[in-house]
Amino acid sequence: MVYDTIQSAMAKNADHVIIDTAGRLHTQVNLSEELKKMIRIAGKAKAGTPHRKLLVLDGTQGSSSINQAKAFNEMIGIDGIIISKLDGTAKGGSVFSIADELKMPILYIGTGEKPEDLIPFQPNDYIYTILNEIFI
Ligand SMILES: Nc1nc2c(ncn2[C@@H]2O[C@H](COP(=O)(O)OP(=O)(O)OP(=O)(O)O)[C@@H](O)[C@H]2O)c(=O)[nH]1
Ligand SMILES: [Mg+2]
Repeated sequence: MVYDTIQSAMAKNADHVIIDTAGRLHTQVNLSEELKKMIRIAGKAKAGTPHRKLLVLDGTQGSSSINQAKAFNEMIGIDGIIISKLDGTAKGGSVFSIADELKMPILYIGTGEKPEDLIPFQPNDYIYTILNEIFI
């Protein structure tokens, strides 16, 4: 599927290809091998791809997702992070420890279930929102 998708995208002159994998834990050996295979196959379909490997972390998991992110980073090299479900969680502060420990950019955050709720991560706006919730 990865190979065909990239071939088809090139034939149609698409600007971007997003390959969304099924969810997995780093402890699942078969699924981890599958991830590495997908990356190899992408490189065969078009040299130099994938250009970016993004990891989506569930914000309700708090800082426990840090180990998961570290393991995936060692396995395949992660370029950036998306943190989902930051709405309705008291663990929004985990964003700080994730950014601090992983030294990886947080690119987008999920703040709800609609497509437009996936928003670019703006550190200043985020801190402002958290402080507002605490003090106002
Ligand atoms: N409230 C809220 N719900 C979210 C957010 N992101 C995802 N969800 C919901 O969580 C559920 C699972 O989302 P998916 O996008 O299917 O999660 P996934 O990680 O791709 O799951 P798999 O592909 O099955 O591993 C859906 O009901 C989403 O609507 C978010 O930022 N906020
Ligand atoms: Mg999914």
